[in-house]
Amino acid sequence: MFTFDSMFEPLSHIYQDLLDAKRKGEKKFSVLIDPDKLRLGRMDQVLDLAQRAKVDYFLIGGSLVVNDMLDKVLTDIKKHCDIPMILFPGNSFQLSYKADGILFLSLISGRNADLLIGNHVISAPFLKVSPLEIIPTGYMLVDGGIETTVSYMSNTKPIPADKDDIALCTAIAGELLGLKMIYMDAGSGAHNAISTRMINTVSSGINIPLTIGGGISTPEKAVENVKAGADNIVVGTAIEKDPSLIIEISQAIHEVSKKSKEVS
Ligand code: 1GP
Repeated sequence: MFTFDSMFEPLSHIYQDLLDAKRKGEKKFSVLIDPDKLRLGRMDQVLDLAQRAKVDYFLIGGSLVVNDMLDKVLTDIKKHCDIPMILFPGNSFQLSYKADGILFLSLISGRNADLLIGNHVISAPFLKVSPLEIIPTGYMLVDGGIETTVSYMSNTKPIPADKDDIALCTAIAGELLGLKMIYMDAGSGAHNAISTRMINTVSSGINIPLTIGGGISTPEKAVENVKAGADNIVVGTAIEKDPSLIIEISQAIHEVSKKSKEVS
């Protein structure tokens, strides 16, 4: 019989950091890098800005990433800065030991068995012996006004944008199943970001960290979302178009953390 003894203790403490931040009312900002979409000429600029802006995490992934680009992007980031790199895999091939952690995603808004458990079985032997910090995450797609790549690729329907009760019950179910974080996503390039009402409803019903992404393109929207209860904001498309937004959005999110500290 095969044995899969874990060889490494994960070096990073990303999840503990998220929990500590949640307890203190500090908000986190993650920049999504899709290795296929980011023009490599822009990579250095994005990394410089992210470092200056004290971005908390890089999420690395996309729905259609090819592996050699993934390793190259991770190596480039590591050379440049020490912002933790978290894999956000679109499928079970997007795995690399070069990252610090991985969102072990279960697509709990959908009813596609492969994305609830099937792909996890395939990647389990790799992850069990990997040095990656594994963050079991309930991933919930919410309708963002257009069919997104992830909705098409996953063959699942997103939660309707106005069905806050479905979102809430799905998130609670994820928490009760033992998932450690909820990631509500309107999908990359969504026309409509998730409503603050839905964020507020979901964040009030769970105790685990809540990550929000999809269609966020301004500092104002990011601030609305963290004030509504998001613990971690993910931005990708807007930054690919205009990397200077990294500074503005990061400052705005971290400012909310400072203010909530002053109040407490
Ligand atoms: C997508 O939540 C992320 O999975 C980020 O979305 O690219 O629209 O910022 P955007």
